[in-house]
Amino acid sequence: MKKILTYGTFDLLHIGHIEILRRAKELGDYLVVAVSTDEFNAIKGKKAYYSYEDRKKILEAIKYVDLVIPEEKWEQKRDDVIKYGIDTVVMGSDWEGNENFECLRDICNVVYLPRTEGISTTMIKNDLGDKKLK
Ligand code: C2G
Repeated sequence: MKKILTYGTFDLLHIGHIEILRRAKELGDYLVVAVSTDEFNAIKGKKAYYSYEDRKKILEAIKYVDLVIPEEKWEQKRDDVIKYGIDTVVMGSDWEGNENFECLRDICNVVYLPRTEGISTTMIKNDLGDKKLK
């Protein structure tokens, strides 16, 4: 069984998230998603609209996803790869070359997939907050 792992906040779920999860699953048989806790998001300088618990439940409802685990710190990735027997870590291209992932290449494959253009959680928040849309 080929196991895939990906990380993210996955707030205000949108097609870009679905597309990375769909393509990540295509690379194997079992997809583990490590979703950032609210505390880790604070470290990343992000504040999600949905709580960790809600983002976890939403991800668990997606047919491509087999297991959702918490992402609590940058340093857990190596342990995650070993603990879950991961073959490939997949991230969107905005993470290409990032040391948090490049450092895993001695124990698993690391694949960056093109981001889905024209959508992001930040864009959604900005557009919904834009008075002109009301
Ligand atoms: N993504 C994408 N296309 C978009 C938006 C996001 O492919 N239009 C991908 C990102 O590249 C990432 C995943 O969807 O691989 C989740 O994106 P975010 O929820 O924004 O996650 P991020 O804040 O990048 O957190 O340790 C890694 C971090 O937890 C990643």
